[in-house]
Amino acid sequence: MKRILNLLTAVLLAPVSAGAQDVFAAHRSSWLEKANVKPELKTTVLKPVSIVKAVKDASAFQGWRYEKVANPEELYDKNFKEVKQVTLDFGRHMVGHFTFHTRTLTRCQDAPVRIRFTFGELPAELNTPLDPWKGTLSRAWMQDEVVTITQVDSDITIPRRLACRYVKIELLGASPDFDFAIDHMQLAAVSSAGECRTALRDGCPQLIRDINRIGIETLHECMQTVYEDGPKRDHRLWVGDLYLESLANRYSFRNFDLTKRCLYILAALSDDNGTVISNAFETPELHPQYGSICLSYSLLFNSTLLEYYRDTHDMATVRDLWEVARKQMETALRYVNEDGIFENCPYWLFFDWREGLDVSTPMQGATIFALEQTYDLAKIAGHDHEVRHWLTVASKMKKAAMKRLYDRRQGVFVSGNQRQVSVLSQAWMIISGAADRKTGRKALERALSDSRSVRPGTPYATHYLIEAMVRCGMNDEARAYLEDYWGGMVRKGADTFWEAYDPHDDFLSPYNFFPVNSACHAWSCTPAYFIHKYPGIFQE
Ligand code: RAM
Repeated sequence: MKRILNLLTAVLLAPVSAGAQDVFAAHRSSWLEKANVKPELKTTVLKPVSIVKAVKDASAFQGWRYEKVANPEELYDKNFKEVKQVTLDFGRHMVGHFTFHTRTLTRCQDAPVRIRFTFGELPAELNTPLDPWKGTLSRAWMQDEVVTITQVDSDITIPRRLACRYVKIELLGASPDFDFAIDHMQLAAVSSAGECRTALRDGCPQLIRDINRIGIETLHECMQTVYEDGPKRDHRLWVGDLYLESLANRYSFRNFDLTKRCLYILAALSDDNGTVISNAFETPELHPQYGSICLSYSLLFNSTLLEYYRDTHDMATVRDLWEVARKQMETALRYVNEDGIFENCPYWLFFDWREGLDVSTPMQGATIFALEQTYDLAKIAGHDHEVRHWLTVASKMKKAAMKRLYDRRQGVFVSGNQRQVSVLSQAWMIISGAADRKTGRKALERALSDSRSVRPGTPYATHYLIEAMVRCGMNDEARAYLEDYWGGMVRKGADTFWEAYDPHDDFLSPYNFFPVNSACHAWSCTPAYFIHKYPGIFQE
């Protein structure tokens, strides 16, 4: 519900640009041309590795687990009218197209066969009744497909692309007058990631190895023709996810052309005011989710471009896209008041899906961070003399944060009229440099130890918490938190890291119904970034 409201607010409150001039009119077609260079998808054909049975188990993640009962070959000669229902496990997470074959066993086909295939990333997703639907996102994201087979003895490929590890097959209708079997099941798995090009130090502990491997696997699955946010749902490019994926890509696949493509897509699809829109689709042709502006995400376009340059030294792209970066910054600065406080912004400001989080202090921090990052970009592009005043604004905003948002009595930063204390407010005050290391550390320690403070509810928000811990010298705490949080998902059986995770609530969902959560979500892949960037903290 919250997501729908956010999107609606963004659309309704967006300044009307009808009739206004398109600020990037002169550049769009050349940006689109570069955006249209698609990466090659590499295909791997995968087969099921076992037949499994679902076991209800209160100690398993979300209450369900699978147990192997037989090899898949045992199914292939059986009369499926007797089997009726079966679940197969492919042994790993996959993104791609599923094909199966049916074979007549006795007599001849005299009627269609109807079968339901349900694909799932997690055991509970396949064992929780979906209807009546309680989710706030579309019921159609769930991967259950009814197939009517008019011609047995043929191969059938399910049209939609799937993201799954398991497939449940249920017979819905068949003729009494002939028997058939289902055989030759396979999934043509796709990704544009390629080979991982990095390794961990010898002696790196097993838990860190597992976290790193699963983080990289998560990224692998999300690297398609764009960096997707999660291959089960959305099937599109989101700016905030892109930024984190590009950081993890540096320490894994090093596939920088994909980052470049995404930057050009976002630039080409920015609105008439030049504002980068929060997300974009590729089909039937590149287009944004019109009107969905999330300013905290728009600013991350700039950080992504900066990091892309640090990886590639591709000056041509920085020069080409510099004006887009400047535009995002200028848009954000419209909401910085005379006292140096970010306020009254009509746009969606996303930092986490945690219910009730006040985002004003995180946004103060994110704006300061963006000012400094975009200034670095200006230096690279040779435009720093034009935007030197940004540094003055950044320092004014830092002082304002200490004066107005820091509660000296409690030793923490507060956010909004209710003076909310959240872990994320402290994190963003540290990342922005508004809090010096000592003040920031004390504030973060207080917020973390106060049971009433608002905690991160997604790996997205947790990324910024770890970043803040490292920045203020909480190295041991950062390591422990990463091991506890992402390690918690490993212990609960994750093949890939999840969109939403709270160690104390397996059923947490931003969408009011956990089965629609994505279990392979881009923004969860960043342990790979931390582990490689700070080997002394995470690999010893
Ligand atoms: C989630 C998307 C994406 C995120 C946005 C804000 O629903 O899946 O990951 O960037 O919301």
